[in-house]
Amino acid sequence: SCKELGYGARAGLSDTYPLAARLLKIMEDKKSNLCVSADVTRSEELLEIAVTLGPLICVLKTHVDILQDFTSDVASNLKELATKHNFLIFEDRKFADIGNTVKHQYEGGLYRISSWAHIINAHALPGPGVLQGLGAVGKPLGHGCLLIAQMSSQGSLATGDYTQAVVKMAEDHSDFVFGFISGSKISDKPGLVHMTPGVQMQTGGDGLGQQYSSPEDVICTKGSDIIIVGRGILASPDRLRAAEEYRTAGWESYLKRLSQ
Ligand code: 6AU
Repeated sequence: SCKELGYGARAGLSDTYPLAARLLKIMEDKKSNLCVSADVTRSEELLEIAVTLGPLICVLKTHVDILQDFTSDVASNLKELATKHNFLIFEDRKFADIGNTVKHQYEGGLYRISSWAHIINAHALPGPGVLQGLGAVGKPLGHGCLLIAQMSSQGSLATGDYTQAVVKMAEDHSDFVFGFISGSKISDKPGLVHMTPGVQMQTGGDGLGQQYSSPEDVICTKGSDIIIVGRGILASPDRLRAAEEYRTAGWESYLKRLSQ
């Protein structure tokens, strides 16, 4: 069997989208395939997470619309911290409308997402128009989009033929889409990055449909690239220590996969 390429080697491939290359390089340099999902409602706490956990992560994921006190200063502070600690910012907006609407939602409104987020995600449900709208804003800025191909929630409809159609849409739009939200590796293209939510050391659920898998299962068995961890870290009394545990678990699972 072919030896699998590591994150660093994938970053160096000529057809890897520049933002994906930057992300894969960060992962290799920081020995981190951990994305922290900073799902908090106060900006001060969001920035505190970026300050404390910034050195341990490759990506900081936000839900900017759950903040009760967002201002444009929060976005500029976040951007500075991303540069200082070398991570990318991923606004988990899950765009899912016609091209013209998502273009405005991405660029404008109160949040002006395209001015500070390197990464966004979108549902493929509307068809390629959603990517035309988002790409019109994001491509000139060098940003990238993840397509949601599978979901971690119980009873998700994003399975089977739908998932396969999303893979095809991603591969057909490699000038803006650089990967997936998925539970496992679903494309063999080494330039595409797979990010998986629903990760905790303790498997189980949250009572609202979320379902958890372990870092080892996600990275080593399922072949995904990045673990997305929210409450597994946020609910810990020592977030720094918890994040370091997840970083180590994610990285060791990656090394184990490479050695197989
Ligand atoms: O670790 P948790 O359960 O506290 O948080 C998981 C995070 C949340 C969700 O909005 C998000 O991951 N998420 C997504 C994403 C990232 O697109 C997709 C999905 O299928 N499941 C999921 O939990 O911020």
